Amino acid sequence: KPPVFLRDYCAPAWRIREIELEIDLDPAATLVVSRLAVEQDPAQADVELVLDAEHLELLEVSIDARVLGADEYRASAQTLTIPGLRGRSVVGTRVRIAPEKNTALQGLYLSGSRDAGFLLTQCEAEGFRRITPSIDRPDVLARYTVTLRADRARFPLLLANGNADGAGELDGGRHWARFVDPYPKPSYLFALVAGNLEHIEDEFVTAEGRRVRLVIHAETDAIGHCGWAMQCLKMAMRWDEQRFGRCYDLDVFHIVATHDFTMGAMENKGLNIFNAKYLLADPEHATDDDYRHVLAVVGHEYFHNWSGNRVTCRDWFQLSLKEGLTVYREQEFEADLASRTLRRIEDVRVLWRAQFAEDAGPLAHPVRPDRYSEINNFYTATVYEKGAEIVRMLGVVLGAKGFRRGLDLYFERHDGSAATVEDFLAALGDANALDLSAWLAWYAQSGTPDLRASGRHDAQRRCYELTLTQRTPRTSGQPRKQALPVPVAVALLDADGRPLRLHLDGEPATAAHERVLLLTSDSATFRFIDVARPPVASVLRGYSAPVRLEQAIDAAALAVQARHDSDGFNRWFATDTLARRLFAQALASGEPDPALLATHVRCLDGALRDPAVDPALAAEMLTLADAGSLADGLADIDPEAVHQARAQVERALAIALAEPLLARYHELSGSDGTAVDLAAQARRRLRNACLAALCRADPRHVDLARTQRAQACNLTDRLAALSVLVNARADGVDPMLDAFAQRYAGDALVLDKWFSVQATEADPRALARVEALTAHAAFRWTNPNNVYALIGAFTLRNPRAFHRADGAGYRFLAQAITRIDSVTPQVAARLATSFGAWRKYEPVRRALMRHELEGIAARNGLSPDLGDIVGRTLA
Ligand code: DPP
Ligand code: ZN
Repeated sequence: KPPVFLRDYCAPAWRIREIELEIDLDPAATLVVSRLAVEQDPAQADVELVLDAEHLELLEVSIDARVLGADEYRASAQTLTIPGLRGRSVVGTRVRIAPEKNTALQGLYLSGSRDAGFLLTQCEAEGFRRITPSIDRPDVLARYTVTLRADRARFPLLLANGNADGAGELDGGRHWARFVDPYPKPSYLFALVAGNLEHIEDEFVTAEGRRVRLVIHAETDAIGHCGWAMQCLKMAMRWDEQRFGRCYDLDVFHIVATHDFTMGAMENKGLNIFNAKYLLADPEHATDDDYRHVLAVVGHEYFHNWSGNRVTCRDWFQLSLKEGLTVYREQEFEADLASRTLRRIEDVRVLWRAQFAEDAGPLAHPVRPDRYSEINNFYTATVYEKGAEIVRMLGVVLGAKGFRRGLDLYFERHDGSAATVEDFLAALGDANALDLSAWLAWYAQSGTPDLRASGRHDAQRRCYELTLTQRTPRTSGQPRKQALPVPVAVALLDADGRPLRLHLDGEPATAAHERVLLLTSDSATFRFIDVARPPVASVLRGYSAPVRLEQAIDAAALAVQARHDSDGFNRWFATDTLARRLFAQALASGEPDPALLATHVRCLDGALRDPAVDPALAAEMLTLADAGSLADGLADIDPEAVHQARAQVERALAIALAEPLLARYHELSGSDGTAVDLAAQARRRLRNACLAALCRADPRHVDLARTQRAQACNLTDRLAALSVLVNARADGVDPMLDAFAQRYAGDALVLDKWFSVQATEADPRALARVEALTAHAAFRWTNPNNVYALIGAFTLRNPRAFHRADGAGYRFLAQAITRIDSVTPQVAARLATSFGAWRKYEPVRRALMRHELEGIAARNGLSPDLGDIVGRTLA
């Protein structure tokens, strides 16, 4: 596919005011009749009407009800062109599609079996053109009226976006249902569902007094696991009213669960479609993490109703306008309802592991890319996570009230239309009488800035000077970089960790103990006065900017933060920094420095013994960064050496902490059962972190895992124990794995976790297991969840085995990608990003990865999705 450039954007020459669809559903042959009320932009009177149309069997084209002859239109593999049309008309088409053959899972497809499965759609980004010819771009917004017809016995449930507008019987056992969506929407938000599903129902009354029917639909075996999602939906609706003043706007809100989905979930207007993985939860079948993910994703898709649907994107370059903002809203939702510190730590871990890596490799791109050839490949950590970080920074700079004012203005100004990043910044700025245009650079510039922070205390003058310096390294395609606005939240702590009052030179004194310094140039020095003794600088609190922080700070000062910092995130950040220093020493000299180790042990010991520390935070402090994140910034990576150094630090810490770990493990045992409240989740998290550490310190502790596995009464504990046993290669682990698979036979989501546990065993022999599991009855190459759980977990979360020195991991991945590409190109393309960092590895592995990439590139019939990733990775 040729690239599309942001700079070439043109407003649409034709718009569609109304779309009427009549769809006769059948898995083998579905007929789609459409009537598009099109209208030409008078200023572009010479531009032909070109409709997007792919994978369609075109049966008929008409204009204002007159059927056209074959010479009156042109059809290609991608488009349907109607020359000579002017002004306003109603363009009609009739096409046939075959949902049951649609394994790409874009457009209309079948979930589940041919005889019993249900039909559903996925249109973002460009799937609508696989259903009917249309102008399939987000700045063309139309009102939809949709009539569905299908066999009643096979498809009793018929759903499309919007409010129901009639239903009835037809001859031959068929029935129909009509839906009207009063809100103009872009085609990517279109959805329909038809099948035999069960549902649960509830009601929500909005702050504006609208009674909204809430319905969650799922297959029979899953409907009993939808209760938590319903609670989450109601919490999300209330939260968006209270925090951002946003109310729901239709009389009904549907959510449908499917096991066959390439994404996490999709925010179609009034008809969200969810990957079952992010919707179903009950104590026997879901882990604590699943519960939180359901909360977050239900929130995310619901919040899109405003940030995405009511105000959408002008073009796909602006994707982060809705995704970055909605991820931010989702993060704040979970932070307000669950644990702010835990969510922040998890987000930062993901940012470091996925986004920093992306930004440092050949697939680096700005949050607002300036070109793409396949938009599906831009649903990335950069667009989502870094995009959310930019919104967060704006929130930090504007303050909660200012940010809310800005967002209100944004929604008010752009309601019902398609906006840009410039519009967003203008609204936030105008509402606060600020010029925020400098922030555009965050959207336009790729790469992770390095931020250096160094402090100097002057005892005589009783002042402390903090110097902040930024530099963004060059990235693929962007050699020159500019300084960005970087908000740095700072506190100064005394030796006991108490925050000092901050008095910035030249400003009036305040009572504040924390403030945000805004670095807008390459370097700046901030002078605090009335500082009697050298303070400990707690910098970048809450991780106030997505930068690599390099801090001139000694271990003693980090220990003060780790033990006392009032900012939970920075407390963890300090322990993470200490652990990274230990890792670097182990990697360089084969051994961590004993004094530094002792310091870190004291910090962790304190966190373990202190009942005032949230157990979830203590668990995070005990959990070392993964190997990929630890290798960030290294060149010529030897993954085996990284693994060994990491394992050495883990082991040394676990041995030194054996006593408090064991004490805490026992103290936390047994009490929580199937409770899923936050406190119970936090205790389980710490207990399982203790278990994993203990088993690393001493193989005798594996018996604890055996007991826990046998006695567990929730999936979190059962799975944690199993994972420890697999990683320890404990005697009898194979029968235990079998027993687990038997217990959960038929539960695809739990079996996916069972695949992942085996795929992530940090041992080169894991590859053989993974290869064997591809033949397991519960594994289907056509199912994205299966592929990500087994193959994705192996390549992304098992660097030691994936990067085996013999290249067998690479060969396996290349074969898997080729196989999947002919079925679900998007999934193949995503898997291929596992090769993204190939240039960072030592020469032998580098050559092996390159060989596999070139092998894939040389194949005939590569999908555009995969071709794009492989091409850019090798470039
Ligand atoms: N469904 C994806 C999301 O919500 C893309 N919009 O992020
Ligand atoms: Zn989203």
